[in-house]
Amino acid sequence: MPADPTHSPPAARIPSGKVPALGDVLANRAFRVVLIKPSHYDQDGYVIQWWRSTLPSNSLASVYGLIKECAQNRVLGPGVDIEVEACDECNTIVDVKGAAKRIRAAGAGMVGLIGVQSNQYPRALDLGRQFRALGLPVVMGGFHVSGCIAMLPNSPSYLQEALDLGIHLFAGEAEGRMAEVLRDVAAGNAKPIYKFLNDLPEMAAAVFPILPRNVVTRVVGHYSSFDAGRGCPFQCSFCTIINVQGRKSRYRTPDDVEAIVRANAAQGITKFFITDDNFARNRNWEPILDRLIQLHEVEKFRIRLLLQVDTLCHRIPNFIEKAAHAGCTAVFIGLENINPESLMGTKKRQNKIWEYRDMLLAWRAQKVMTYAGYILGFPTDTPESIARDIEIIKKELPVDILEFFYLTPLPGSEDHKNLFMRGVPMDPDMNNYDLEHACTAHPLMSKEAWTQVYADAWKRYYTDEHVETIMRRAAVSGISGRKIADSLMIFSGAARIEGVHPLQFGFLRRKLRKQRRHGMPVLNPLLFYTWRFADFLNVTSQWLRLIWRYRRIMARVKADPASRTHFDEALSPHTGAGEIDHFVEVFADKIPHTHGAPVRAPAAVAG
Ligand code: B12
Ligand code: SF4
Repeated sequence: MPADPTHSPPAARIPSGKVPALGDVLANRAFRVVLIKPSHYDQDGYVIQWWRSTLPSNSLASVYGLIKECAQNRVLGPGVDIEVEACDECNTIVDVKGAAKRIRAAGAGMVGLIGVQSNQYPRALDLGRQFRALGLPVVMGGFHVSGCIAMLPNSPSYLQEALDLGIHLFAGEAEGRMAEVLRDVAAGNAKPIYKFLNDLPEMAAAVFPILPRNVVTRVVGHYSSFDAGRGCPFQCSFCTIINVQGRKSRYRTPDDVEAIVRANAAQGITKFFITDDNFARNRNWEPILDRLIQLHEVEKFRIRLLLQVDTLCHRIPNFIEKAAHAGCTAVFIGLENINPESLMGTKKRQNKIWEYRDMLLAWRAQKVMTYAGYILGFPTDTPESIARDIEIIKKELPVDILEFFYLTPLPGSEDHKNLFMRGVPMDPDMNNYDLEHACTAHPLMSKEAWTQVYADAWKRYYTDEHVETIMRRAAVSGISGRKIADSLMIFSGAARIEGVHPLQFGFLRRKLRKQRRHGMPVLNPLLFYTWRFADFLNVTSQWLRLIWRYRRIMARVKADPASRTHFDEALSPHTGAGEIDHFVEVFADKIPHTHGAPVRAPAAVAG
């Protein structure tokens, strides 16, 4: 770490030799802020980017909103216009020279690397390196910086490369702090590290996330985003969120949420991903949903919502019903595992496996699609136990989409800190911390076995037979056939065909010859384009085959009158007190004696 954190290393200044005095040089000129949400690299070292991405970046929207507010308040002086542009590298090719030119044309400015996750840190460094070489100030924020600084002693060792390049780091949340950063950068004396981790801003009346329409329309379905709150009360050991955003629920007001909807609707955007990690624990969920219901059902805004919730949300009276009335059509649920031993091992005590089916059926009753996250690689997992558990889920749980992740010690999590402090080896390449790689050793599986388990999990869940069952369950529950077919296609194909997780998926992959990871060779054009052409044909033909197969399955389901009365074990509700699912019996001896846990009949305990 630099000795004096209040002084910029020389490289952080515009290397013209002259540090402009704020006010003098900026007077009557503009200050241009270029915001880039970096993507990350695939296994060949090419940036993962698409013609259209499938999910919006809320970090980008948050920071854009904050810079806009600074512009309105003319925080650099009455004569200085603050201009801002934003791009998400997942759906936009970053033109480094063009951006530098626009900053120079404005007279001054900076580049912001936004919401940088650990897996995006190497790509963010490569972008920062190019902008620094052109002499521009660069500031980087997001969970990698915040998580490392929050949890690790001497954390800047993880961040040293950025500091060596003269990139300024921002840890914590930027609401109420952005003006300070802009003023410092404009004056040429920005700090190497801004730390605001111990002082979390209130969210009531906080500036809200927003992006211009031309950025939002690069996301399929024109989804935008906002966070209605931050913080989660639970303590999962693999989670970084609680260590950065805290465990106390901080939330926006219904008035602010209404203002967000109206501001977006004014530019024709009414679909939102509400990015609260756990909206069910947002203590203001009810007034917020009531306001959204008013906008949706009374004022007829065509609102569509994606939410993230926990597995106990069905116990909150009216939560699921109100979410559906407000326009929720899909939820992401942190199911994580069905083995209580694994859940307890990571302090995910709130997941009660005997309630999973009731919870999933409650969403289904409201015609809301469920996406459940499932983590592979808990300490007691083996290839056999994982295979068994996926088969159980297919048969007994009415979940629509299952998505798989490696248990990963993400920088910023308790798991990472513990391994770091004990000196346990972890993958030094941050690009791999995307929950799609084994980043540390597993007690029972070799790296190869674990990798195979991950690949097999997608195949095992998305068999044509099970895809048909999911379509039949959707048909009988009144869930949109088109939506279910599209989601099944993406989630079954992204990892297997494109080699990327569905959460990073988009339409029409772009690979630029020259946008290769720093240190990897840029191939000669003949070699590159021959390889790329073959790669494109291979991937496209696999997608076409998948689409054709799923269309045929869907046509069969639609044509079959039995679909309208389809019933199976997963759809059967619990009828009497004490009735438990077969899989709960399988794990009965692992269920801790907590309040509400099923009482074990020793005879029922199976192996
Ligand atoms: C929405 C979301 C997504 C969205 C959109 C991405 C985005 N960042 O908006 C999608 C679905 C695409 C996504 C995907 C993934 N995500 Co995600 N995601 C989130 C989530 C839930 C919310 C992000 C958000 O909007 N936060 C609110 C904003 C306001 O906070 P913020 O991003 O920290 O930004 C603030 C400050 O950091 C600061 N700041 C940020 N940038 C800058 C820049 C400058 C210049 C300045 C001054 C300040 C500044 O100001 C902002 C306002 O206060 C977070 C968890 C969370 N609570 O943040 C996880 C999270 C960021 N995701 C995470 C991960 C791991 C992933 C995935 C890799 C894995 C996965 N499969 O889930 C994928 C793949 C990503 C990829 N490579 O494309 C991790 C990252 C942890 C880490 N150490 O890297 C998080 C923390 C969740 C977790 N599991 O712990 N994600
Ligand atoms: S429930 Fe989700 S957000 Fe809350 S601590 Fe667990 S992983 Fe983190």
